[in-house]
Amino acid sequence: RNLKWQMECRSDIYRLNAQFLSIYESLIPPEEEKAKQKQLLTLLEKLVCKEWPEARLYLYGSCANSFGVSKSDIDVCLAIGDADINKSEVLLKLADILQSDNLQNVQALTRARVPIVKLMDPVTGISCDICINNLLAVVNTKLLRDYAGIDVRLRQLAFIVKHWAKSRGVNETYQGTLSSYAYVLMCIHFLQQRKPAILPCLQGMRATYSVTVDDKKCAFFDQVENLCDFGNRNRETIAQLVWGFFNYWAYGHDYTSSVISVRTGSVISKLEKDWTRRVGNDRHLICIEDPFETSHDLGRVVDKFSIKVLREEFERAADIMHFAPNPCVKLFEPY
Ligand code: 3AT
Ligand code: MG
Repeated sequence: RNLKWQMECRSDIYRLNAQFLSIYESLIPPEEEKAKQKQLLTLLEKLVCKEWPEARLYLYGSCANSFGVSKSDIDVCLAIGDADINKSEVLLKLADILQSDNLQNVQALTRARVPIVKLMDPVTGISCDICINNLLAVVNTKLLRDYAGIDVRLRQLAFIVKHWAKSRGVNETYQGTLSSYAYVLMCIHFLQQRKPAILPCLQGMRATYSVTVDDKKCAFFDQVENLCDFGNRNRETIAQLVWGFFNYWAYGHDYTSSVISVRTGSVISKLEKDWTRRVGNDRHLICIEDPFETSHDLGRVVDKFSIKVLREEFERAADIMHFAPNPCVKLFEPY
């Protein structure tokens, strides 16, 4: 089917590919952005260490998982060894410290699902969220970054998909659509499923990295520099993969009974997870298993209205990839 598409439906495949690659390249953050992030992190470390000498700061999320586009905010985790601390107290104290060092818009959100302090650094112009002891996010950030080191097509695909999701308004968890983290997992899973596979299943291989966080063992193969020819047998290009990705989520995925699982590198059944009915607010209308918190469905934010929006957007994108004369423009048109 892929070949047919390439040969018959889209004689402009080479042009299309070049266009997707240039969109990808335009989204990559320039080196000086990385330097500014480092500069801000160093300042924060200095301030935090005065109050909590044992504490450490970690970058997580898109500024550290290699799926960050230009001008993203940065996510920082303050790791304080002591598990019994009162997070609200620490956040309020932290907000105090930051405020008195001329950082701007400092705000402690102690009641959020993940409590954070927000701030803006006037020197670098970077906005930043700091959370406390959220080490699972630091570990899942490493997993994503390691996957990105195996085959460049993952980063290309995920940048295009994230850019599409933001343009089309379907990257808003508070409106019932999916987080960037969920989209990246969907991309990893999709590339694990290609035949031949473009990505392996790192959690299914001999563990070379292993940590226990909140009683959960997180273990996977992380010597990815040894895997850089893994995907070579598959010659699919970015345009084909973008098409395949949207086609899968529009017409291939079984929303009634399937769960996608990066942890196992396969599709598993809702029955096996006991995700067949609504429990509380979790409706399981599109199921994406978190690789470490396996009882956690990243699709749980999706409700009966937003699932319609999402599926219509996947279909729109697949149809554009198939028929539109200029997919690289049409795909990203604001909604
Ligand atoms: P943006 O570029 O900011 O859109 P991001 O990769 O920073 O993308 P998010 O802002 O969605 O992604 O999330 C920041 C990080 O927090 C990513 C991941 O390490 C962690 N995270 C987000 N949502 C979840 C979740 N539901 N479960 C576990 N970890 C999560
Ligand atoms: Mg972020």
